[in-house]
Amino acid sequence: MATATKKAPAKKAAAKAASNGAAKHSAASSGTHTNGSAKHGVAKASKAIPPKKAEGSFSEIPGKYCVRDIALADEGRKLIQWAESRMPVLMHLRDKYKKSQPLKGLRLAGSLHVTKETAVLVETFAALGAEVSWSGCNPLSTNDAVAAALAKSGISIFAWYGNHEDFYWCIERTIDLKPNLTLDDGCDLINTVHEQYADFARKEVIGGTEETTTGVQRLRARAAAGRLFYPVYAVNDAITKWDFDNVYGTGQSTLDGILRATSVMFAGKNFVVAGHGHCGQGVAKRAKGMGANVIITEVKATAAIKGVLEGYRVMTMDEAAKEGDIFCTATGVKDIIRKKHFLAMKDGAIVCNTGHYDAEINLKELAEVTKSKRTIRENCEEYTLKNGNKIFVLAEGRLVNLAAAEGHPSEVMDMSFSNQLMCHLKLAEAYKEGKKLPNQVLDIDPAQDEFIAETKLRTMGMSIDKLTKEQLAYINDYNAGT
Ligand code: RBV
Repeated sequence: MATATKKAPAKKAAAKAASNGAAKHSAASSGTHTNGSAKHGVAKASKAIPPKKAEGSFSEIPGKYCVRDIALADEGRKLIQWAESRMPVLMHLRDKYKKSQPLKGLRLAGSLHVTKETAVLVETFAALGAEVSWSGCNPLSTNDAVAAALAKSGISIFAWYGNHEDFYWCIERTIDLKPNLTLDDGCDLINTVHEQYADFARKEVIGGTEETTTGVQRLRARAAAGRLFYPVYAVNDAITKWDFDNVYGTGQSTLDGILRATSVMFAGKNFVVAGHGHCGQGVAKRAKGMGANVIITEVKATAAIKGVLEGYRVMTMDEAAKEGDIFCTATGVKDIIRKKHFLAMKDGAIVCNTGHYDAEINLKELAEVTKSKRTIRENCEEYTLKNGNKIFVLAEGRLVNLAAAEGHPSEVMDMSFSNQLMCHLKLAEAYKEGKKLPNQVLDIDPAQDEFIAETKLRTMGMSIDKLTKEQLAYINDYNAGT
């Protein structure tokens, strides 16, 4: 193993590892950092691999993995086993297909939060025969112990917590695998493949999947512009994904993130949720459950009415800025909270985001009205404004549920990631049968949703009723009336 050691200690990374209950950070050995060789470059687009820029120590085998510390592997393995025991549908699929090896001969590159749940998915792909290469999809969401466990078990992985400088470097290393399948959360991999390796994308990639709402928005925009070069399943839009992961997953993990970063009391607070889509609904529900007074801001009248009928107050962000104690953005849109809002906020307001990208809170504009800034605790920064007020920003405005907590619970990711797996099985099957799927954003087969929901229920020990023949006939009878 080659481990590169550079000067600055990676404080945040070590802290995150510690907060994950990981073993103490340790560099296994030291050596000169190299960046792999040109032979790993993708066919036509092969160019010199740019150097990794991050400082701190890494465990690295060029071309194979680059993680923070391979010594954390045992810690990560325990977390993965914990997740496995709470992801029965995905484990059922692993068992069902491991003998027939439906992904054998295929190479899959993924860019998705390196969490214990993602690890279960990655190892399922590998168990079904795929060669897998992985990177994170957010600078602050990698669990270093999990990344180490994956690297140790032979997965090609390039990811570490606090990866700001080398985010795209890591994605490019996964493209070195020359993937025929891509898996995205937020479209960064798809965008990189399309923009930098267009020829390769057109000719070599069979298809892909996209995990999240904003990623699917990007994909649809790409398809509308005629710039989508292979078919991509919109996993996010599966019922068994967005009705559960986006609502209950986001609701719980977002509050979890805010609590871990602040330990603030929710009861009695004015909790402003920007965006009342699926994710915002989850956050609002859970905040209300903890006794907060929920305020919704929206641009869509129907989503706003849903909020009103849930018993929330609805107002513009200009109004909400003056009232909120805690703000959480969940919109997928940029500049939701900007200079005039920061200036209108109460002293002590807490601001965070749970949307995929970090564009929802305009931190540049916050900096313009800030006198000084200091870190209060991990993932909590205090900004003292020129007007004397203090504003606390969590997790640098990045998705607070993954940066400050552990993302959604395993139980709900079980359904999301079963969808991921089943879509890749479909892509593989079509490919093996010589069927060409259209270069479009593909919908999820309702039968897939039904299968996943039924299996999930069964694993929870619950049964549902079946329509009788007479009931079926009744609902299909256009003449039935009063
Ligand atoms: N997400 N993954 C996790 N525990 O692995 N938690 C959340 C996890 C995904 C979720 O599906 C959402 O669509 C996406 O992260 C946002 O980037």
